[in-house]
Amino acid sequence: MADQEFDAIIVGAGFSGLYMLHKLRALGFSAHAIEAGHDVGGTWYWNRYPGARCDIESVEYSYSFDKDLEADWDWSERYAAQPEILRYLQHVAERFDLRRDIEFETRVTAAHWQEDAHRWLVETDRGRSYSARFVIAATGCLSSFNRPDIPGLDSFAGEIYATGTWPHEGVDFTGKRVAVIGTGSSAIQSIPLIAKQAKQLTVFQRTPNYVVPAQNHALSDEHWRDYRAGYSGLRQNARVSQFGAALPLPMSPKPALESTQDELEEDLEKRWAYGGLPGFIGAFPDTLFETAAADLVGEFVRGKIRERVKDPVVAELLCPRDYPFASKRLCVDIDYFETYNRDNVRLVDLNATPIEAVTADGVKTSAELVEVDAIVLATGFDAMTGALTRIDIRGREGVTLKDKWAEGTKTYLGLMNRGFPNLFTITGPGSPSVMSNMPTSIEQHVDWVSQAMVDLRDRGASTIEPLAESEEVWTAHNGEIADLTVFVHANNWYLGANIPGKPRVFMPYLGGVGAYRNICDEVRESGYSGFAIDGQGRPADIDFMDHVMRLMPQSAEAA
Ligand code: FAD
Ligand code: N01
Repeated sequence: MADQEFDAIIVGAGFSGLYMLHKLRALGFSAHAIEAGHDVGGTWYWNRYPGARCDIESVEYSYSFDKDLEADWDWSERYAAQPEILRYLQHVAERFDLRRDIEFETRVTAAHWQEDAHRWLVETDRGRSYSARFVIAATGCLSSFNRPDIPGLDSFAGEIYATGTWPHEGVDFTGKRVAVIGTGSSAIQSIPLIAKQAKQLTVFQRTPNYVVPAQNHALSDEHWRDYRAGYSGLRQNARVSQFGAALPLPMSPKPALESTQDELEEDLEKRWAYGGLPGFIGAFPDTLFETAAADLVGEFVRGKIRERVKDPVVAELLCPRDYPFASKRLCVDIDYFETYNRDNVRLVDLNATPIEAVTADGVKTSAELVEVDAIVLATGFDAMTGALTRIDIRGREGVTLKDKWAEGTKTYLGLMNRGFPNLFTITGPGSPSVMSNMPTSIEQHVDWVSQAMVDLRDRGASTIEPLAESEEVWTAHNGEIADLTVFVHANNWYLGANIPGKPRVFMPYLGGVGAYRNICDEVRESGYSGFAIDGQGRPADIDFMDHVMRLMPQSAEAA
């Protein structure tokens, strides 16, 4: 027997969970959200490391669903820092009175489908349980921290910090010898600030990253006048775009491979001066599809690293070479490379001298023991699936989601799983998710899911779930697009390559945010083709690739 019944249980209170709760309440559903943290914010509640900030411009990395909210909130910087984004999400919770329906400091441990009742039984680590018709997993793509399995880590006598679960009170590294393990986005943001405080900083690098400058700046009244004048157009462009953000600089009309060196450099210098990730991801029509084209941009970025880092040996170690530009998540920096010019900063190349263990005194590589007082783990996440598979989710016949995904994720539209009726995943694997400006994708998912729930209610229906065939077709379509791109030529977390033993399947959907939105809309308009409603359904007769090709750069066709 459950302690309480709701129409919907929402797991998580970040960007996704907050909007989901607001939306369901407005539509007359009883909804209860459960959040492991003490407060709202998700990513921005947990990732409080120095330098944490978004790398999509804040005017776009924010909700668009409420015009008054949009009008009332002025971001102070082009890329807001973590405290400001957290304040924004707290403001959203207050403005829409969301906290009264959120249970904090509570982790959902299990969700079991009850076939007789057509309901989910949801259990928590506080011993309370809930019965709900729908479960919405708003658990986050990057919320399950990856603690590396380094021998001896627990024996370290100093302090260990993880970027993904940073102490709320902050950390003072003054006078300390600090090790940072990892050189992904979190490390690239935190290293410059840790270096300014620490007595000595040693960075342990396994794979160097492609990094472009943020060119962050304060937003003046003049900026705001411009944004306000064009805000709705900006949002609309984002919704139909490839990556969920309006491109600040248009894509070059010429493929990189057909451009002269001068044309290439002139274009890339413009993007460099403007800064930010979208301008580089969408620089040329062929760079995401042709390794040789990506290498042209890669060489430009390597040139910039050589200009920024004084010691040529260190500069070469910081130059990524073994994978195409942007095929691991492109990083955005503020003073990252210049930090290696400081006397108190040292880079250790783990390819030459791998970490063997952590001892009580520090980090031991095959060459030396680096004695430190504190270790910062900037080692990433069990992305996209980790937060879901850590919950004991059991669908029909007791099958667990973890077992279902044992050979790789398989979903329909990244929204639902066969055998798991009425369980929706916000930005689940198989949706654009991390391949997009996430609030754009989150809003689209929340709107679609809540509409599906309304449609079920209007029909008097009790369950929705994908047909097995739909998952096969959608997963194959996902793979087909990913295989056209450079993303499959890197060991990235999109493929699960950062987690030992994780099946190598490209998880986010690369067909583009605009095309994906059109596909989801057509699915609904066609009466939820590909889904079974109360056990009745028909295969999706939608040409997914046609949607993609209508919006993709021409070079995808060539690839
Ligand atoms: P989250 O914000 O991750 O929230 C999920 C919540 O679910 C968490 O609070 C977690 O505690 C809770 N939860 C999970 N499992 C359970 C459970 N079993 N029981 C109870 N609660 C649970 N994206 C961009 O588009 N642009 C950016 O610039 C950007 N910057 C980022 C910077 C950092 C440092 C990181 C880590 C990610 C960034 N992202 C960015 C991705 C970011 O995760 C998303 O943009 C967005 O915040 C996700 O919101 P969410 O609500 O879906 O998930
Ligand atoms: O994690 P990562 P992250 N020994 O996985 C290394 C978003 N985000 O937290 O590449 C030694 O990128 C690992 O090495 P390798 C964004 O989507 C955005 O930095 O696997 N090293 C890598 O260098 C991002 O992509 C922002 O060889 C080990 C690093 O740790 C995502 O979150 C800021 C190791 C992990 O990098 C994740 O970023 C922060 C080991 N055992 C995050 N294990 C913005 O700027 C791992 N590594 C908006």
